[in-house]
Amino acid sequence: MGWFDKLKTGLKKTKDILNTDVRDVFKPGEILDEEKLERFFADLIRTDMGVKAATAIVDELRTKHLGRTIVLDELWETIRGKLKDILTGDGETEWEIENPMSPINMAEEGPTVLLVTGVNGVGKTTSIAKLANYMHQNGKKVVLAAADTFRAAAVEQLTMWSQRIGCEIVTKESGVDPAAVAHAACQLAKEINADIVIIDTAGRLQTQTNLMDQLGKIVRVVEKQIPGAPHESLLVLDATTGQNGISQASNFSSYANCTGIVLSKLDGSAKGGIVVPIRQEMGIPVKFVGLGEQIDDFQVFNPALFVDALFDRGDVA
Ligand SMILES: Nc1nc2c(ncn2[C@@H]2O[C@H](COP(=O)(O)OP(=O)(O)O)[C@@H](O)[C@H]2O)c(=O)[nH]1
Ligand SMILES: [Mg+2]
Repeated sequence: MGWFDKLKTGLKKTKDILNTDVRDVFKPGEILDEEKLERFFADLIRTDMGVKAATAIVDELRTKHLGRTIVLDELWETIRGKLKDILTGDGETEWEIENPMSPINMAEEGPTVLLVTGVNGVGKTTSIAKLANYMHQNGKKVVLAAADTFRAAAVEQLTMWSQRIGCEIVTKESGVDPAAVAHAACQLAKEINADIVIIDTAGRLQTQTNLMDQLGKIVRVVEKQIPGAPHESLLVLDATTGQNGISQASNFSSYANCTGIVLSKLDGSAKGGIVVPIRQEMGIPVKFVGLGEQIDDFQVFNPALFVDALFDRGDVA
């Protein structure tokens, strides 16, 4: 399957809402009226894209098509165009979908360090495995730091992934200070001239101040060892939680200085529209998306292509 089909398949649940309902609402040959626009507005809201974006899209439809005969392709064109404006209009960087390194701020010299954080169960460890695999396949030498020392199972999970990928991993026994694991991983990376260090962390809530302080300690330890580290601080958000994710983000950001979002579990979510308010409201770019449980169910996020996939009516499996 090519990446575009994979993205469409991953967005299936969200697409199902839009495609089925849109066909019911916008019947070709009928006249576009206010009632139809209202029903479509409700569909957009159900994808969690937020009132602001949904209003902008419906306004655009009203301006261009109200009182006219419905031609579905024309409506979709307007919708896609408006949503792309919303997602890309502020001069943000467009990453190349086929270059997994493109969203990463690489160190000028020496290892690039990525810190990965988020609440419990959002998909941190899985996303790290996917990222590591991606980079490994692009010829990068990766060291994983199993700094979720809270649960033995977390270390085992990451170890298993490292064996499958064929990359280095640094582990320590349960309960050890996670900053010590991060330190050892950076040390190893320097010794073996690795390109990337990815630090897994235990799940935490933004309200657990002591655990949030621990993130600050990890940051201080790695920046002492490697100038500019962590070069990226990636927050993993679970797409199935929709709008709730947004409040998590600002709190994490104040402790871990987030530079990017990994939006996991898009495939399990009918709220794929959440990408929109994340970009509009948080000021932290979505850099990667998770599209399933397998190691290659992962892509660089590109907003224009995301819109095309979301509003592409071609059938997917
Ligand atoms: N469907 C789907 N499941 C995912 C995705 N990412 C992670 N998961 C699943 O979510 C669960 C928790 O993932 P894990 O990486 O252990 O979360 P962590 O606690 O944040 O490290 C596991 O069952 C993963 O397989 C994704 O993109 N799609
Ligand atoms: Mg984990």
